[in-house]
Amino acid sequence: MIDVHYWPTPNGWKVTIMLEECGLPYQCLPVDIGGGDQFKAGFLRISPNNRMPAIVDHAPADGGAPISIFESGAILEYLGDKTGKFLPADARGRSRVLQWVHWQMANLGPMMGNANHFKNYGKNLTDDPKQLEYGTRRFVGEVDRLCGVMDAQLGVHPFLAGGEYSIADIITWPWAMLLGRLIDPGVWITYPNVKRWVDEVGARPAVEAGFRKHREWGQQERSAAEEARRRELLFNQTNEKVRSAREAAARGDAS
Ligand SMILES: N[C@@H](CCC(=O)N[C@@H](CS)C(=O)NCC(=O)O)C(=O)O
Repeated sequence: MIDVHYWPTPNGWKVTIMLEECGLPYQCLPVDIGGGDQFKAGFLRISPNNRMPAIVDHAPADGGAPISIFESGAILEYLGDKTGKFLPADARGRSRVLQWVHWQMANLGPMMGNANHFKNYGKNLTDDPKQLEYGTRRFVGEVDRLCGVMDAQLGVHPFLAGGEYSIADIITWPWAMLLGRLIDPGVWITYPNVKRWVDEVGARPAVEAGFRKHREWGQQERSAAEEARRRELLFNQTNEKVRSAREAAARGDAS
């Protein structure tokens, strides 16, 4: 059994989609990131960067103690190796897939996250729209460039890493499918190859199942006070604020 420390967000869907694709038994344990679960000592021991997703594999291939992993790219690589699915074993095929996995982790994910922050969340975080202009231009511009990179690749290959569906597609789809909603509704016209691939990957039953996993967790109503606390928790993090939780994790405190 694999425990998935999870909340229904693009980075969480990567893992549930992969597990559905592989047919591995798993259970999701909620990490309510708006409620502060990512700072609990038990979670920080698994995921020291206070971010979900993370997994604990209670039945690793070597038969030894459970293995815990944070960072979605590392998780998908581990699951690909464990199952022999969606990640070729040979050096040539493996590097072809992993370069796109790292491309997503270092580029599309962070740039879309920042573009979304400045373009959509920012207006609730400052009264001065001028503060948002440069960040919006910078990150939306980068997302546009990255869409061009994806579109060129998908114009000559059916999937991101070439001819076969792989963890590169699984890790990129949850962010790419949100491009129209979060960044620019015109993106699908500008980048038709990305649109073709988003639709094809989204039609896979395992992708649909992983994407829907515990959607209800993210849909609770919040009072104005809860919303203000959520913003403070998510968008005002410093080393100082996280330190006491980290120290509790290091001491092995319960919770
Ligand atoms: N690079 C990390 C990013 C994970 C990440 O940013 N997770 C967000 C939710 S999508 C989170 O846990 N946020 C909690 C916080 O900001 O405190 C990964 O891919 O696993």
